[in-house]
Amino acid sequence: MRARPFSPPLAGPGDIAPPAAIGREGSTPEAGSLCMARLWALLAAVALVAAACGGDSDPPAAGGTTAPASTEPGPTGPGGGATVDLSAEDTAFSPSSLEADAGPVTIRFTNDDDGIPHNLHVTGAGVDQKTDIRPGPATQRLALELEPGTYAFVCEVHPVQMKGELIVR
Ligand SMILES: [Cu+2]
Repeated sequence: MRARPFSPPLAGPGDIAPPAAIGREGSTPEAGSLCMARLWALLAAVALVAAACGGDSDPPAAGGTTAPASTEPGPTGPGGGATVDLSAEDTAFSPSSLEADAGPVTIRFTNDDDGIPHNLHVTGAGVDQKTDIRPGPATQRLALELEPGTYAFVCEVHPVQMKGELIVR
């Protein structure tokens, strides 16, 4: 009973024993691995070229689409619309008249008056939005969705001295 399981393995080594067979088996994988190494090197080179081409072409394409998109001189805001700058200095808005294209518009409101509180309150055409009242120096953003028309803006702390209009085309 025990001899039977062992007999085939014992017979096996006898078959594999010829050194010629081992030599052939050993040499073939070596040649194969050399070929594989060259193939991998080629593949790696191709991958590198592909990655380099992809990396070069992508950023200019993205920059190309964003740069001409804005017709306004201001940079695009987080909402995708134009950003318009407005500042408060010496208890006055500068400029006192703003223009923007209809759609999403972000007003970047900078209070340059040290220690003097101001805010920006925009009203008109269904819009009634304002920033917090904060002493300068402070910069706040007011994101608006604007339809064509004329809007009024004011500082609620200084409604007489600080007011202006926003024209949306
Ligand atoms: Cu004010």
